Amino acid sequence: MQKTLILIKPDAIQRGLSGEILSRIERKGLKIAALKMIRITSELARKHYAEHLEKPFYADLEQYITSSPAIALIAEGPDAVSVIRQMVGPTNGLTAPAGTIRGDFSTSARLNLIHASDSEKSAEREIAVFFNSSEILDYDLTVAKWLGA
Ligand code: 3AN
Repeated sequence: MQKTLILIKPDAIQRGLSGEILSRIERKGLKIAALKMIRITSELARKHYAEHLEKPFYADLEQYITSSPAIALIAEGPDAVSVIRQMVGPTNGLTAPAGTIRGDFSTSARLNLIHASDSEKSAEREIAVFFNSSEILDYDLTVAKWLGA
């Protein structure tokens, strides 16, 4: 089982898409191991997007991600990192394939609704940025036997 860090970003909440996104994650059969609504601070944004600090788009990215509340969650399941990345789609919503979250609901490279960790290593780092261990719940999904995991 893998855990991955997901952010439902401010544009998704403002556009009323957080339920749709959460629903897709649940319907896929992944388990929600942690979830909270937060206002991402500049400090948190800089930690989370450490690899993008020097990029030309960082200032706009920080402004966007801190501009309104977001939802941070951890999804857990077999190959959760790559499964969620496939459901999210490529960065630019304009070219993301239909059927992906970005392909279905975004027309932007910046306002692209959702973040999902891109590797197990990133997932581990990003989970620690947003959650402490007492916020991550260990429980069994009673439908697990019907998910074929
Ligand atoms: P992804 O979320 O697809 O892994 P990253 O990690 O390359 O994309 O970029 C992080 C975030 O930075 C994106 N989700 C998006 O909001 C923003 N971003 C990335 N590339 C651009 C760009 N060329 N112009 C504007 N914003 C961008």
